[in-house]
Amino acid sequence: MMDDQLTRAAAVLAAARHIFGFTGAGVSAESGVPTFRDAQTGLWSKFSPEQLASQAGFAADPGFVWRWYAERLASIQTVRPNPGHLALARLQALTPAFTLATQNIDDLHERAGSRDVAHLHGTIARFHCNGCGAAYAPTAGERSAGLPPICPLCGDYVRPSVVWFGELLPEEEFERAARAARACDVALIVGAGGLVYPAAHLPVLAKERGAAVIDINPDQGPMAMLADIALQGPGGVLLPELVRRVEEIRAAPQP
Ligand code: BV8
Ligand code: ZN
Repeated sequence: MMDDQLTRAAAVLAAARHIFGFTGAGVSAESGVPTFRDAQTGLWSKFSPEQLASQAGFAADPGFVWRWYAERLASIQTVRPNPGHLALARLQALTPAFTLATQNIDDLHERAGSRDVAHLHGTIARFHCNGCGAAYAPTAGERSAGLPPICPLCGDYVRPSVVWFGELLPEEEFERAARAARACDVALIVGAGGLVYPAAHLPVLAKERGAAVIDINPDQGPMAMLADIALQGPGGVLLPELVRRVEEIRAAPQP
């Protein structure tokens, strides 16, 4: 079953003109970055999203939120891209057009060699003032302090440049991803819980456009329901095998 699904998926990807890649926390799971929804280890299982990743949560306890992001940033700096990230970067190099959009705020796709990644929910290693929006580069000392730094321009708190619940996604990144979803002939979804909007709507745009949709996830969630080919398993295992088969097809003499 899995073998012929992999064969079908590889054939579709090898023939693709434009691939829209869409990843969620699951693609970083095998690097050791905890996912949000995965009950036993998910971050939200200990805290509610609204409590931490929101203006209300930050206003209620800026120190708590600041320290939570500082911890996550420190742990992301100790982990490495896994074979799934590396396979996606190889696939991008093989494909005429490949747009990768991620919900993740880590830089593991870039460190694996992926280019022009659209970060739909921002990036944890960048900071700006919550009041006036001015960019801010905290020192290591400020990053490990108990409270966020104060903006020198307006006196408000500095925060990580990630998208909190109730906040708009960066327009340029989202529009670029939506254009790719509407133009692609194949959408490859990896490790996306499919619960957080409007990001989760992007694979639906690809489907509506008639693209072939491939999902890689150990669970059979909303994205598997949308997919034409749902590969049930971990991205770090299935992606390298999938891309190896794509490379084989590409290397075979054309008829
Ligand atoms: C917006 C950055 C509107 C921060 C994140 C009430 C109030 C306010 C808003 C809402 C509300 N109700 C609903 C909403 C909309 C809300 C939303 O969708 N909520 C959900 C919970 C229902 N969305 C928003 O608020 C968005 N903004 O709507 O603004 C607006 C309109 C007008 C004017 C102003 C505003 C903003 C959403 C962005 C929130 N920020 N991240 C941070 O990271 O701290 S979201 C955060 O959670 C992540 O970034 C990620 O996107 C999301 C979790 O999703 P996944 O990445 O999919 O991760 P998850 O754990 O869920 O799933 C992992 C998957 O991997 C699983 O399927 C698992 O099976 C799989 N997996 C596990 N291991 C592996 C694997 N797959 C492959 N291989 C493996 N090894
Ligand atoms: Zn400011």
